[in-house]
Amino acid sequence: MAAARRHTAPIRWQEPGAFPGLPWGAGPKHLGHPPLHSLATAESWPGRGATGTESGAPTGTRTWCAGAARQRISLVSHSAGHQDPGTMGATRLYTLVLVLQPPRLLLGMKKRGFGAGRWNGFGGKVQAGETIEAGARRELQEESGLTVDTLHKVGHIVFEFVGNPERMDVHIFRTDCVQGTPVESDEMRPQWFQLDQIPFGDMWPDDRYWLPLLLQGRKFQGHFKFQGQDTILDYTLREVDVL
Ligand code: 6OG
Repeated sequence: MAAARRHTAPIRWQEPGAFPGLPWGAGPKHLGHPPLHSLATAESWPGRGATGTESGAPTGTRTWCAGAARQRISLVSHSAGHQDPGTMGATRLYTLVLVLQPPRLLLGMKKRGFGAGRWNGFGGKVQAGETIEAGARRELQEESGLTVDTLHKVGHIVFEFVGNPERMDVHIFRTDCVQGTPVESDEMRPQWFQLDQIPFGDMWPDDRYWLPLLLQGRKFQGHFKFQGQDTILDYTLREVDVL
């Protein structure tokens, strides 16, 4: 079990089970981690209440978008694409994309390399000459077979591993609107999970902290310091309005 020694509280705290309509309504005990927080206002993710639509294309690919999210697309701008990709000092840029179509979330079982054996979103290193957002689209396509129109930048977390001088600068995106059908790749085996059955026990330990924020439509910034790949020594996480 991960041990968190220090925590910069993300703002507001709430007792477990306060939001029965949300998938983690059972609270931290349900998730097996004491400091998991939920937020004090019961606003759900922005697509809440939207009517999902599915359309079949002649090729057999499918598009699913929440109606409200479609309207929102033109109002959202992204700032991620103007940073230098690649390494920045001892930091390397990564992407992570979560496909969220309430009441389900698409995760992939990492089959090899870093994080193998864990469920995660889709992502990887940003390549030279590529924007962060372009890297996110590419990795999603390579690892799941899905293409995406609009990505919402929702999180930025720096991961540090004791003994490794290179920190991982991970830019996290959410989308509800993808084209295609998830297919297994060499790296990932995609699977949909109901929001009340997210397999936190087989995911990176930090996911228990920030994924609930993403599911609620929140934006966040944080830093996690790991000892090995199972123990969180220290972390900060805060909600932000703009990334
Ligand atoms: P490749 O090595 O496959 O990129 N990643 C993390 N994701 C979560 N949820 N928690 C972490 O806690 C993570 N550290 C890295 C970033 C690695 C992929 O794994 C993500 C990339 O999407 C430590 O190219």
